[in-house]
Amino acid sequence: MTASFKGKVPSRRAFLKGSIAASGAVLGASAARAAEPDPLITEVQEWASGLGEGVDATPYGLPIKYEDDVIRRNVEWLTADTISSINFTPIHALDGTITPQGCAFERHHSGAIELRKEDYRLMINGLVDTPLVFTYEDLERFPREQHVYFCECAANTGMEWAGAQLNGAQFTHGMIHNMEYTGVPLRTLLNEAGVQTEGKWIYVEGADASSNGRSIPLDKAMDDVLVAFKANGEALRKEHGYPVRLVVPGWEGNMWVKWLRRVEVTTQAIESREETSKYTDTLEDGTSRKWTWVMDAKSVVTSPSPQSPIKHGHGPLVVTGMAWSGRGAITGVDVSTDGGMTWQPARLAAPGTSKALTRFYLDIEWNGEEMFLQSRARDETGYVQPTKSELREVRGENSIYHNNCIQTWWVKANGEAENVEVS
Ligand SMILES: Nc1nc2c(c(=O)[nH]1)N[C@H]1C(S)=C(S)[C@@H](COP(=O)(O)O)O[C@H]1N2
Ligand SMILES: [Mo]
Repeated sequence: MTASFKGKVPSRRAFLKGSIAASGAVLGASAARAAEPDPLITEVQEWASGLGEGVDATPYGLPIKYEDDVIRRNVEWLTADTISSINFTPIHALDGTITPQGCAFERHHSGAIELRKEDYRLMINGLVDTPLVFTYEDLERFPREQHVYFCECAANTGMEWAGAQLNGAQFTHGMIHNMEYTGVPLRTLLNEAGVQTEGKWIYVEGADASSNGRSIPLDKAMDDVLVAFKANGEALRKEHGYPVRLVVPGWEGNMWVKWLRRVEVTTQAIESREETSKYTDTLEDGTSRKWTWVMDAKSVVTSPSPQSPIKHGHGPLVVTGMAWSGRGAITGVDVSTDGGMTWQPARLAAPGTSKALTRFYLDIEWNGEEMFLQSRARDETGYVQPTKSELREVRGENSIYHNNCIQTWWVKANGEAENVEVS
């Protein structure tokens, strides 16, 4: 594409016309290169001089080696070790909305355990008519549902409260993944056990040493919570809770208990470590907010961004990113190239669906001018993603969790981008 624009930069309209008459545009490009014979076209290449690999060379396929930098990464100084730690999804290099399990962020409190299906047990006890224990096979016999949902750690973007800190969308916004889950509604299992009228909460815990116990109001448990055993069509990976995890749509990742082993029906919240000393937000006035389960609407431009600089010349530029809301569907995303002074509506790749990622694009003409790129999401409740200063007015700077502010990338004339703060 770059070469065809050499010398003469076509207008956006000319480019679009060109791509509608697709073959014409392609011929035009090769004509521009024709002065120098291109050995990639004129010479027989190595890959055409022999045979490729047979089927079964890789019984379970991996990404091609040329994409081996599209991986989860951690930030070493964030945690003391990798056992109680977190890594980040390479969102700067992905497109679409589904996160492959192999590069979806991991958050463990006591490491990722290996639990065989045969050894799996799920107990429902507490305020129920009949305490029950399910095996994996038992779960497979209940009617299943399938939904796409995002899972975002409440600490996502948490390092950015005081100012721009981490240089890359992977690190500022990569504690998120979005998968298609198959599972049984928790409601079905609770109804099987028979919740007693005093039962108002559930307490859920995992089989790992940390147990990661969390309380969830019964209303939510009976609404859209899933006991999931497949993600993106295949078994959950070990690191995402194999063989069974809880999916708590729209609510903070910490509640999505992995290696789910027990659901206790209780009269009130247990107030466990994970919901008191952790996952609580200190406010501007020094008090703390209790129960901040829902992940508010948020978005980020994934490219261009610090790890995904503009490498092509001037002319057409695809700006893309993702948006999500724990309160429902994304209804619109605006993009600014001037740090929030003016906004243009982005194009949603598909209409937003509830509590799932939405991909957006803005196709612009870029002629080397500096940009302060921002995106701003809106959800079906009418809520609009706030600026950092709007958020700080209420929340101060002592928070870690629930930072859903507008992100800014400073894109320079050479196409490189940097995390900066425009609040
Ligand atoms: N049993 C158990 N469940 C857990 C955790 C854990 O350490 N143990 N971590 C929680 C946290 S804090 C998050 S953000 C999500 C992360 O899910 P993932 O590792 O699949 O990305 O799992 C949650 N569920
Ligand atoms: Mo988390």
